[in-house]
Amino acid sequence: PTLSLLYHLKRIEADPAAEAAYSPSASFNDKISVIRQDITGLEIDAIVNAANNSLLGGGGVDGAIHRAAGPELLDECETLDGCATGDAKITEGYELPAKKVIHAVGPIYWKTKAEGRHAELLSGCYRKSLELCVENGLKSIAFSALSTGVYGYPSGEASTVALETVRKFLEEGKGDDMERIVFCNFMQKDEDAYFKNIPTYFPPA
Ligand code: AR6
Repeated sequence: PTLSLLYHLKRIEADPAAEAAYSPSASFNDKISVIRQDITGLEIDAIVNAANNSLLGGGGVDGAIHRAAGPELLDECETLDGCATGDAKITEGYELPAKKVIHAVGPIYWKTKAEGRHAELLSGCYRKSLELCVENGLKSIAFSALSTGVYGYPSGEASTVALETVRKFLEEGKGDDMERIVFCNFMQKDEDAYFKNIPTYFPPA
């Protein structure tokens, strides 16, 4: 599976009930894709892993990425000294078709919601990942649905945080060199959440 399989916002109808919080922008919309597939198969500059503070692997998408990348990925992760929640670090992609892996540590929903920090921490993951792309000259990125698995972040809320963070990054002119930003879902519920919320943040132009 390559980028040719992506489908684009042009095919998404506006939801008349959704409030137009952001003005339509064809150039922003052209950068955004929503797909549903195994992220380890994507031929792209960077994929974003839903990692934990140790960066030493785990289950879910983290396990799938480490299996597909091969043992050298763990070797490099061992040199990184972990990662804070809401932050991200970059490695090579090794045996993956993706050039780089960005390891983002999303918040555990129930724990961080109690402190009112859940959205800010999740947003930090998306922003830092985009910044790493810009710093490293990477033009395409695919995000897994960070925190929506074992970390328990509800899909709808998580998708609005992701979409808003990406939209703001583009509004700030920081993503001008980015050519493609992909939301790569695995579960139907996560893809549904994106299709429901996209027209608010990326209305049809
Ligand atoms: N490709 C794309 N998305 C996937 C794949 C895949 N191959 N496999 C699962 N997902 P999770 P979290 C989706 O639980 O909630 C790990 O043990 C999945 O459907 O992987 O951030 C880490 O080491 C869900 O939507 O990550 C941490 O300890 C999304 O990936 C902890 O889990 C994220 O689900 C992180 O929890």
